[in-house]
Amino acid sequence: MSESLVLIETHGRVGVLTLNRPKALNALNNDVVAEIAAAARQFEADPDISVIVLTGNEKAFAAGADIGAMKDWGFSDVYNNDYLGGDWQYLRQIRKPMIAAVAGYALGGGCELAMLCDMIIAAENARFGQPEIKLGIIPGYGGTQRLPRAIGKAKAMDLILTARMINATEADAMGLVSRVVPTEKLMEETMDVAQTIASMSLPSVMMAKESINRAYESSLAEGLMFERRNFHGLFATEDQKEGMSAFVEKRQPDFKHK
Ligand code: DAK
Repeated sequence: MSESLVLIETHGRVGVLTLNRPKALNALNNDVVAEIAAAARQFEADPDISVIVLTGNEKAFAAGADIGAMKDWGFSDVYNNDYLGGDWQYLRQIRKPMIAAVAGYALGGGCELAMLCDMIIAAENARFGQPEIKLGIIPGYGGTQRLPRAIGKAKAMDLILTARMINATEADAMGLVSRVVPTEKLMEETMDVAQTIASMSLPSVMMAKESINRAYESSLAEGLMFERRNFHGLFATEDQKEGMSAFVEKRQPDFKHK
């Protein structure tokens, strides 16, 4: 049997997915993305999981879509078959927070996969870039849309038009990543962040994610209304009663994720 392209683990309420195509620097193909989506689907449905962490290895998070697989394709191959399409769309719809823990290369589709997550935690050796232009294509999984939203038009134009790679410090300064951590501590620090989020009430975590994402999809007035409705809705949860009672009683809350 061939080895899984994505390794699956759980640590408490955190599900960890590790891309496992090290010889190809975790290059993405239909099978890899299908395995990520299938595992994410399981975590999304599992009431005992609150947070999903996606990572690679020390050399590469993912160096992009598999160039060898794509090189001879024509328009109808990518369009008719919706190459990497359906599963990628599914990942965008996941309601639980996803954290990308990035060491090494996150290029092309790899950078887009990291940006599709809700937070990027970067190891000091991380390298980000959208080098598709050197291959005669452009980013196709959200790079031209998410990168300017993350770092602004000027920087996004620079990276996408010149194919320049940036290091973790630059990515941090540009606002692409949430934190930069020592490379050897990437998973330890990421798991700390993930466990912290997982210790919160899941409905409020999911509504916070949903509300923040709304900021990118709506006007300010609509976004504020969306936030207000979610805020009101959380007063219907047991966890809101527990969280506020615990504060008043000077104890830790015992959330039931309801
Ligand atoms: N695809 C396939 N194989 C790759 C790969 C990739 N993207 N990146 C690396 N590899 C393979 C190399 O071919 C090599 O394999 P062997 O020769 O050992 O068999 C192995 O990984 C190690 O790579 P290197 O020998 O090149 O390692 P170096 O340390 O020297 O260089 C590097 C590392 C990351 C700088 C270099 O490998 C590199 O430039 N890689 C390509 C990066 C890149 O151009 N990425 C963008 C790919 S295009 C779509 C939407 C989106 C996309 C596609 C479709 N649709 C809507 C349909 C996305 C497109 C992309 O991501």
